[in-house]
Amino acid sequence: MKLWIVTGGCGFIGSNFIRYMIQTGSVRIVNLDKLTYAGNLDSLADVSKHPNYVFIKGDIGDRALVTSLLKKYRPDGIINFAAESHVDRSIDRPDDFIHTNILGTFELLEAIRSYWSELDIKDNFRFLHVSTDEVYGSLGNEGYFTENTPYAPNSPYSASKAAADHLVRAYHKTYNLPTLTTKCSNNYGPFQFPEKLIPLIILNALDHKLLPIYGDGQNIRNWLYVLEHCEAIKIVIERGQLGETYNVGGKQEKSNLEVVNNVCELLDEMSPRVDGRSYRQQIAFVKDRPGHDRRYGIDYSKIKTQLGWESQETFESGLRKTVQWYLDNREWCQRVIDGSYQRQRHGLT
Ligand code: NAD
Ligand code: TDX
Repeated sequence: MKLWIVTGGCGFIGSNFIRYMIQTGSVRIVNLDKLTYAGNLDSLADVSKHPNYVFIKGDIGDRALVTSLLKKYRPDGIINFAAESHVDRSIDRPDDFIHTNILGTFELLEAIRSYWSELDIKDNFRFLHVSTDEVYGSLGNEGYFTENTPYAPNSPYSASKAAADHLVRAYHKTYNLPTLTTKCSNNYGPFQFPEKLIPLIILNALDHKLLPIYGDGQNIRNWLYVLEHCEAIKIVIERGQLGETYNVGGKQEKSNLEVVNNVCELLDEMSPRVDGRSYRQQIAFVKDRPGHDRRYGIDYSKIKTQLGWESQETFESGLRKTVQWYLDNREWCQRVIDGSYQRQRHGLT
């Protein structure tokens, strides 16, 4: 059976990916996660005792630790999800983004470079770096990001991801490291931290709080249900061509106002307010995000034609499943809201 090291596996996408892969029964997973505020052991409670799963608390920027894990587990692949991921936090305080997304990726690459150079049989090892369409910057009303679109990051977050992408590319070109990069659009689904738009709106609505929409609400994002991103990552690490980048995205572009209205409509149906009024009345237009990218639109024809992956989920069905998940998992939400999910990392619960 193959063994993969997954970094950042206690976050939103990483935890969904680990559950998805463990369920296939085809791979053993070692999850290396620093447990920042975004890392939540609750999100993997159901797989934590699985014989094919190991958790290691640690930093991708700790070269000695990563080297020791590589020597111990001799992985067939590494998937790097670990990152600081929230644009607003990067605007308030970019430091951690530079540290983890740039320096952390560099240390990880250096550890992998030494491991790989000493492997007798090199053909079976692959490193997949998970990146974002935000590195391409912002679009107007027309056009789409392709893999050849020039980099034009606009936030400290996207600039730090762009820097990491360049390092990964350089390690392939210079050292022939067997790398792959995916650039995905906005994910949504279960276990997303409620600082991101969709879970924030769901939980604020249920808590009778305002639903903040930045600027005029006409910024557009391309939305992909998280399990489809997981599926794409599995296909790329297994069958992608080394040194290549693959855009990954959904079929639906939505303005933020449309997204918030859609969430309100679903909640009105699935968990109506006691006064019978729509959750829409909680919407509040607030100050815009500085440097707010206007539109992301993704051309994913390369992964479709070369690897046969394409999104199947509609935004309507994916959003319904997501709202249902947050309604059904109030304890997970409550432990995030009151901070008790963080007690586990200190061994307190
Ligand atoms: P997240 O913030 O939910 O999770 C990040 C995880 O990484 C957390 O578990 C955190 O503890 C861990 N981590 C942070 N710094 C670390 C370090 N130095 N060492 C080890 N672990 C560390 O993020 P996410 O939304 O799951 O995103 C995962 C990856 O996918 C990121 O690289 C992000 O840039 C990328 N991405 C996200 C989206 C999206 O919509 N969420 C879209 C495209 C790409
Ligand atoms: O309260 C809010 N109100 C609002 O209008 C929040 C949190 C967001 N927004 C807007 C800003 C964006 O236009 O909604 C849109 C989505 O915002 P986020 O959920 O913060 O996502 P975004 O900035 O688009 O970035 C996300 O997708 C790409 C992830 O956080 C990144 O990690 C990923 O790379």
